[in-house]
Amino acid sequence: MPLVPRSRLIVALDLMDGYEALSIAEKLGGIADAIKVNYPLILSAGLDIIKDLKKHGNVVADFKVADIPNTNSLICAQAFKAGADAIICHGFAGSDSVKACIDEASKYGCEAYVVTEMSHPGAVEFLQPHAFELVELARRAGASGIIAPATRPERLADIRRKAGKMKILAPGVGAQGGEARRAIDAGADFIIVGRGIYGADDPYEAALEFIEQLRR
Ligand code: FNU
Repeated sequence: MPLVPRSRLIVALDLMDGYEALSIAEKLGGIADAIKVNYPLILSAGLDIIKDLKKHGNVVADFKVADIPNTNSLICAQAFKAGADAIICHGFAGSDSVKACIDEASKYGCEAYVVTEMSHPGAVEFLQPHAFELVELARRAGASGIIAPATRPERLADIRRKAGKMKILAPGVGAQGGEARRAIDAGADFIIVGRGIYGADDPYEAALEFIEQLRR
């Protein structure tokens, strides 16, 4: 199912224990718009965890796919067959590689999101100088959306202006220093929070607190 902004929160479950991930997803009880899975969880719990997580809502497969088009199609097919609703791919591999992800996503009625500027400090070295080009590449290829940094709201706002109707998912809120409200005000449609929720004593309360901040 396509991502629809309701709570505007996507929870990243970067845990190394499938049971813990499922228990948190269950506690969240669908208050987030999606659960995001990444390599730490998939490599430790296996791809089948996606099917179990799906019982609690949409699942975004953050595999940052960045290979030749044929390999990208094969990777995306695995993620969508496992039940993922959306895939995250890199843009720097080029428009043909991105298109392969988008084409595979549309076969399954799913979505592809393209990384533009990442949220960590090292993103200023190579990605930031090309971020606007990556936004344009994603737009032309027909991506559902892009990833842009909650850690740099001013950059997020610039990226928003170039993104047209594409949805923006903004990671970096909480542990990386980004603020939920500022990211939404800068133009993000969703914030992505990992450690700030799964690392909290009460992940449900922490998630509610982020959602409250977005409503204010
Ligand atoms: P937390 N993530 C990110 N920055 O943090 N996919 C990006 O630019 C990006 C991402 C992911 O820091 C990261 O891999 F493109 O604990 C992790 O899964 O809140 C999550 O977003 C952030 O986790």
